Amino acid sequence: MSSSNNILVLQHSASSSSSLFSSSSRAPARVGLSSWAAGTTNGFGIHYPRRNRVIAAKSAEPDEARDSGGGDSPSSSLSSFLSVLCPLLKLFSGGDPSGRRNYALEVATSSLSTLVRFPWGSRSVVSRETKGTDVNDPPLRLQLFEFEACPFCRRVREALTELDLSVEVYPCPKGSIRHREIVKRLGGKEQFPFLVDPNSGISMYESGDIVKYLYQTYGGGMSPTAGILESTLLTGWMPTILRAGRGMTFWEKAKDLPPEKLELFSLETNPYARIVREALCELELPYILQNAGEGSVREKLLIELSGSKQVPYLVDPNTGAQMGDYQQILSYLFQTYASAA
Ligand SMILES: N[C@@H](CCC(=O)N[C@@H](CS)C(=O)NCC(=O)O)C(=O)O
Repeated sequence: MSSSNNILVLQHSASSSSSLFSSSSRAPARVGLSSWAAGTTNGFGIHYPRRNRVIAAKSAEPDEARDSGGGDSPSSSLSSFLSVLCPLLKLFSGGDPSGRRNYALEVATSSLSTLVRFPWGSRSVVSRETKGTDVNDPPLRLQLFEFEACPFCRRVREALTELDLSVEVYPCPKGSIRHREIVKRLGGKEQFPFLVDPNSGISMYESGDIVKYLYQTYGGGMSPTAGILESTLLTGWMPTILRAGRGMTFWEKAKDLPPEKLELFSLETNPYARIVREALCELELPYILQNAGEGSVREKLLIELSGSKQVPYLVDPNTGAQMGDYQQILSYLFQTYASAA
């Protein structure tokens, strides 16, 4: 694969499944990218095509100042600077996520995080005309490898809420025992976020490029919301600090993977949903992120399911559990998917 491979084209066949794991084990097994055109196969059953076509990352918006670390603009320098600071985020490693919490403090810091990122990632910007009455999702679900505390991953999740897209999230906390390895094998390095779009066969690093790609491909060619890219450099890292590194580090008492992915109705800036996403990340539980921002067509589905359009709402097909209270969700997740501390 090329060294400038912000975008890697991984030729999937139309029959690719969207699941990256077998249903019964924690170890990665049959991968959704497994029925590609002839190529080599790695230890996860992922087939690498013989020739990867590399597309220039800036193709989506050639004239726009790039902020993803590849250009010469002031914003790209700042982005590179923030990347250099990223390893320091480890200092905020969060501590035991399953322990007793001060919920007033949790909600206060998460609400402040919402304030600093307002208004990005709170409402759907896809017009009803564009999306009709159906969800905006492509036939095969997008796959995002990320971790909750990462400022660059945050802006991708913000864009996903704005574009009213659902996505399979494969959390990659520091100390990850599973998903980071997949990213390294697919893209060549551990860098997050990493997006796989099985519909186009494109996989890419670089949050700025991912946001532009998503808007271009699933936003009817719209430009990203004003400020979403630039603001990351100013305030994108603040939730990481305010939340004291929650959603950054793998919780060593996490248990084996359940057979089915959990589903979370969420919207990026909701303070309660953030706390739940952090826990899913620390448990390295893959889940379907059903973004239900203000004006989302998914709100209707949520009302049918839960009786209200409030997020978070968790559905666990493994146990049949469904719940909307964030404290209850946290207890449920740590009781079900972690061994006792
Ligand atoms: N320019 C990249 C920067 C991405 C980046 O630096 N991500 C950090 C996390 S904040 C990372 O992947 N660090 C490596 C690690 O966590 O192991 C982007 O915009 O996506």
